[in-house]
Amino acid sequence: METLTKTSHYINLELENGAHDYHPIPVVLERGEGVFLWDVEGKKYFDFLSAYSAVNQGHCHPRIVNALKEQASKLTLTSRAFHNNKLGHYMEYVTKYFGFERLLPSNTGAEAVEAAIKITRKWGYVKKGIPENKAEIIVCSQNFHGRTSTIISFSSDAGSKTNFGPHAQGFITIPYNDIEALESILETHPHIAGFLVEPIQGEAGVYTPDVDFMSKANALCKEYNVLLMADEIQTGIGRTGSLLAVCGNCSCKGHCEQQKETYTRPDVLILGKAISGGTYPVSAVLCDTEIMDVLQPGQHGSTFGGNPMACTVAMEALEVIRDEQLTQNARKLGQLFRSKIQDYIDSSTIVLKVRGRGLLNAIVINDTEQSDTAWSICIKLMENGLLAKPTHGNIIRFAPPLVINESQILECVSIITATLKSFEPK
Ligand code: IF1
Repeated sequence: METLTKTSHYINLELENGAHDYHPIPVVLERGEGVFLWDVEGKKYFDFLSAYSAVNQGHCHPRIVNALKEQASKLTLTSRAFHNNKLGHYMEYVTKYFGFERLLPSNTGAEAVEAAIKITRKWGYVKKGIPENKAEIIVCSQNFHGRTSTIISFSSDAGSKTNFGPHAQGFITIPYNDIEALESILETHPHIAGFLVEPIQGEAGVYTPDVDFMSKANALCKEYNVLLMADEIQTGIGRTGSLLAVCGNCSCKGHCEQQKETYTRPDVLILGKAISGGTYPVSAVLCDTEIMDVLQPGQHGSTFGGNPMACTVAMEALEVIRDEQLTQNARKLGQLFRSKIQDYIDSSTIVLKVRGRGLLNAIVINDTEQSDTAWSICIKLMENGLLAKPTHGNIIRFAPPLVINESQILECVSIITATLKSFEPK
């Protein structure tokens, strides 16, 4: 087959046979290793999206793949109708790893967010005494927590929710990073059960809030007996240079075993994506016993939740984060990346700013959200051997696997700045 038609052949198969729910960058990938991806033409790329921060440990990490292969040849799925020899060990390992007492296993991020909403509402009724069906959860504008019918009900993105109604009730929206708005709602609404928030808003364009936003939100939640629900599906597992972004800038060397003055411990922690290193769908809700025990047998569950494959892969993936000090690497190389990009921005017309924490960063292009400049830049980046994708219109997210090294990050800065240069006004 002619090389040029290979890519179009695979793309056309999707167009002719699939739902058109995405507009991907026109590249067809067939192999990944570490920070690299190869397409069906044999072209090699730096991956600067990491499957939206699911591949923090690098593509096809040998330890995680071997764990997956070994378990796959023994036992893949029992359902929770029976026990298996991996789930209890996994629950103990992950709860200790993040410093919580209980874990509810699930598969996708949205599924974990839905479970967290159920647990929080039920805690509101059973423990806080909110009248039946009156529980409310505060969310932030520009949130992204998944695509299920409940979750899009509280999205502020029209494209995600229009014509998918009727929408779920019981959600109150405040501006992101607005402590006064949070306090005002808590003062005037007695039936609040929880505050669901991303410590950094990824999809919105990598919005990093004030450094004390989460700790202040936590203090208000404690004052008003409301559960702080941290969605760390994209920001967790070392991505932002802390094990959890909700830790803020604590100096805990990337692992929150000990409480630090800036460490904010949420009541409900929601994880997904990189908890499995991108090799298998794994997500989880963590909280302490007095919250998790509102769930009684038969009140929640899923066919694949807590399966032996998920447990085995996730334990290995989390061990890799620790053994290879990937959190610390993200913090160090993220600072280098932002500093080098800022040097470029200082003399750029088309790039307004760079923002982020650890290796979750984004640049804002000096154009409207409706323009296709960011898209065109990403197409040019692809031609130059680096894969990234715009979030909203004029914002490009840069999130390589956390295994990237200093020389690779500097090479990628060169690719990015050379590409941006070609878009500067002559
Ligand atoms: C898509 C976005 C990122 C998430 C947070 C829950 C979920 C996600 C903070 C749900 C998932 C993914 C979904 C994917 C693209 C990607 C994404 F652009 F959609 F918003 F990363 F920013 N909470 N994010 O980021 O987890 O059910 O997908 O496992 O839907 O296009 P999921």
